[in-house]
Amino acid sequence: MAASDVVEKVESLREQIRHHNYRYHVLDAPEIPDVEYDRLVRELQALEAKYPELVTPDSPTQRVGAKPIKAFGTIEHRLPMLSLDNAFSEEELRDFHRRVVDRLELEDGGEQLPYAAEPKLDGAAVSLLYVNGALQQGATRGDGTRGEDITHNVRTIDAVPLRLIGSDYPETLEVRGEVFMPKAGFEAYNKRARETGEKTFVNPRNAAAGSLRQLDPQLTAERPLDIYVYSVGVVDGRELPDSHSEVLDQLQEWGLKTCPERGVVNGIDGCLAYYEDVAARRASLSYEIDGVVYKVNSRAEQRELGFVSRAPRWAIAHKFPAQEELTVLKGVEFQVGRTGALTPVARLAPVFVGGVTVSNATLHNMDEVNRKDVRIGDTVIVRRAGDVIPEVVSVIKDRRPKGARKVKLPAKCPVCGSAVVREEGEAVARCTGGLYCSAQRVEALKHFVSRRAMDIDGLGAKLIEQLVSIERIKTPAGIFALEKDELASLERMGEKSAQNLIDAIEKSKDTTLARFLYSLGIREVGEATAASLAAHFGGLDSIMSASEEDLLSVADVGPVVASRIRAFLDESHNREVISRLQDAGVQWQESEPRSAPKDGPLAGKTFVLTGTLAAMTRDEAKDRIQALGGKVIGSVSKKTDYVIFGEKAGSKLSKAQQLGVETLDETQFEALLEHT
Ligand code: I6G
Repeated sequence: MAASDVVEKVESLREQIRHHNYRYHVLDAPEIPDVEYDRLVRELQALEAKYPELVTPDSPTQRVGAKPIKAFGTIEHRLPMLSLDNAFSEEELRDFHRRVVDRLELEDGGEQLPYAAEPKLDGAAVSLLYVNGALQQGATRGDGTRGEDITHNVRTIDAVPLRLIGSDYPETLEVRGEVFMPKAGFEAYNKRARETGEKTFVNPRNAAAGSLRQLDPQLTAERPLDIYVYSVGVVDGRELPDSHSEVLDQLQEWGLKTCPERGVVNGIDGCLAYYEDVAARRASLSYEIDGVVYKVNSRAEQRELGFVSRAPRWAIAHKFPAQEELTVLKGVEFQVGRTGALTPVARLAPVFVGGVTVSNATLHNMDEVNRKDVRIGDTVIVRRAGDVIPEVVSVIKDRRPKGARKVKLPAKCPVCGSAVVREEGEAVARCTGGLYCSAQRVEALKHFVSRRAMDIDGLGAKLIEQLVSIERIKTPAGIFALEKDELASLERMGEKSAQNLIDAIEKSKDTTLARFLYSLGIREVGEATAASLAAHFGGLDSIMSASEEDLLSVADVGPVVASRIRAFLDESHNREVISRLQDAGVQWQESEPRSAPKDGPLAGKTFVLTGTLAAMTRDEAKDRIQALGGKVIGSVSKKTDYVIFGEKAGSKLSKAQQLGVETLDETQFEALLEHT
């Protein structure tokens, strides 16, 4: 290639890569598959390796700088990085709005005053400085006047453009925003850290801040960080639009990522409705937030309002109730689950956190208790995020009283007195009582009747506990021997509910083999595995007599699962329960075994689904894959062909990325289905 051709090719590749970065990170609408993108990057890398003189700092290949730095430099913010005032209640928000209305002397009481609204992310505030379109500097907020120079680290964040798009950007453009670690990345990071014995992060905010404060940019590059920009600082050489929301639209056009949840609302009622809406969707957002921010949308009105001490008068953060609080650990009890797993549960001095009073929180397992060094009497941080079970996050060691007691795993099951064992390499200790243990019985029954298993409506946890405690039912088969009159005589049960329950039990008898297998509660056999087993063998008898080797030929079944299934089916009391269920009339349609892959364009391909899909339910997605001959399995391995991910995708997505399994978002998945 002639020298000018090389220069042209390099520039063209950079333009293409920047464009696809923008489509992927900023618009969340990629145009090409990952393999194609990787090919472009590799081609550019190869040319830059051959012609090192062509390498520029804003080339998309230059995210990770060569060397760790020795210490952070200091950067003076030309315009101070302010903080926001907070409103912790509706009352305080109304006060803020009243102050705005009074200062602006609005006649209608500001009923229609437009506010730009967006979630307040729980991350680390940063400033990014672009000079002539190239990223020149990244800084932390610091004390608002001076921050730390973290340029080498922000460069490693894929969503931070090294060069702005287009040509009409200001000569100098400083943007401010929040760097954050999405929930899925945070969970995956901590899981890996736990496995390798490294330090975990207490929450995504610390994870983001800690990751930005690495001296070695390679380490930052390994952290799954993201960014949303939310305002501008210094701008020279070009006017910006008149409203804040249009400024953000403009920043987005220049390639900077803004929060997709942002919007414009009118007056106090608009703000409150926005708050309620975001609060309701908080748990399903893929990142942590701690409130919402409202900003008077007109920039002229912002100028009129000005600042008070270190905060703008035209903006406020409306905070959600705190999700973390301090309290004292009064004791630890052990709860026994369906598979006998003992979960240490913290009994706490009641504390108001995440909008409710919490007095119990999970400690997960003994490894976690030991890792966090939790002792009875300690002051602990409790976290309650959304509807998830509250957990003890960490201990304030400085406040440990004398005589704080270590937590001991009991040798005997607290419910049935059977021995407790902890298998080699397992974090979880288990009661060995099996169905002899009433706790396991209750949990097994709850699972059996649950919606996705036998779907017996009206047989709730309390009723199961009652029936188990009076020894009326011991195994799932007992459910089918219940009679209306005895149910009607139970506490809180009337004739009508007793009859409804009897009807629901009757109705549940017509089921599918997959549901039946799932309802048995065999360890490691989730819905997907149960469905694979049912499809593979077609009938229960073949499964009952299948060897471990036979079981291994099912797509979703590995050695551990195969041995769990065999062990369950070899237990005489389990076989007894199964035949009693069949005797009671539980039945399903058997089908032809499917040992060879089904015909169809996706025959032989395995799929894993994770997260919530927008346009179809998981079951619909599964049906569509299966209709084309593909298989849907429950866990990701090297053998998986595709991982399909939706909103709030969890560890399966990160595992796929680690293993190099192809991942498809919903649009790509639709395209695959369309084209096959
Ligand atoms: O700390 C902040 C978080 C979010 C902000 C902020 C924000 O907007 C969504 N906006 C401003 C203007 C400031 N701090 C000063």
